[in-house]
Amino acid sequence: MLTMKDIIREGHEALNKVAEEVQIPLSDEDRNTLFLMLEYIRNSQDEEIATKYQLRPSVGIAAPQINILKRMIAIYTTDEKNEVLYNLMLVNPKIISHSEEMTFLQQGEGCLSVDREVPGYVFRYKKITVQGYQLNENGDLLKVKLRLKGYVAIVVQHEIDHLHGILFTERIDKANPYKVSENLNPIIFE
Ligand code: K1U
Ligand code: NI
Repeated sequence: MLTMKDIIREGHEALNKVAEEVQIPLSDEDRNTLFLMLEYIRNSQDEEIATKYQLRPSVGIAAPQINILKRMIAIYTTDEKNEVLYNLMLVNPKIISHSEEMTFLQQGEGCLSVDREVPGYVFRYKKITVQGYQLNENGDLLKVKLRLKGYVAIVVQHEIDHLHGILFTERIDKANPYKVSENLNPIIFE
C-alpha cells in the first residue's frame, strides 16, 4: 500500500515536470500503480485506516505525486451519505473541451504534495469534457469521454495540472488571492 512516505512534496523537481503518455495496452506495472493510487485515496477516507497509517485525506492523486512521471490519475468522491459519486482511474486523460464559465472552491484547494495552507482562490472551468482511458475494477481498460461539472470537474483539473507539472499554488494570484471577477459563483460546502 502507498503511504505519505511515497508522496513527494513541493520543491521536488518531478512535481514541475510534464508527465509522459502511457503506453496502451497498459502494462501490469502501470495497472498496479493505478490500483495502488486509488487504494491510497480510499484508505485515506477511511478514518480507522487513515489514523493507523497517518494518511492525509484526499479525493484525488496523480502519478507524478508518487514520482512516476506518467499520465495517470485516480479520483474517489462520496456524498454526505457516504455514497460513492466518482470512482475513477484514468489513463492519458485530456481536456478536449470546456465551458467558458469558470468557478472555484470557496474553501480553496489543498494538495498531498503541499504541506502548508495556501490561502486564495483557484479558478477552474465549470464544465469539462475529458477523453482518455478508464481502468475498471476488473482491470479492463475502456476508451471514455466524460462530461464533468462542479466539484469533480475541479478535482480532475487539479489532477491533470499535476500531469503538466503545475501545482494549485501557482494558480493563485499572490497580490490578490481572494479577488473574484464579476458573475463568478463559487462551489460551497457546508
Ligand atoms: O494532492 C492532490 O492532488 C489531492 C487533493 C486534490 C484536490 C483538492 C481540492 C481541490 C481539488 C483537488 C486533495 O484531495 S486535498 C484533500 C481534500 O480536498 C479532501 C479530502 C477528503 C475529503 C474531502 C476533501
Ligand atoms: Ni495535488
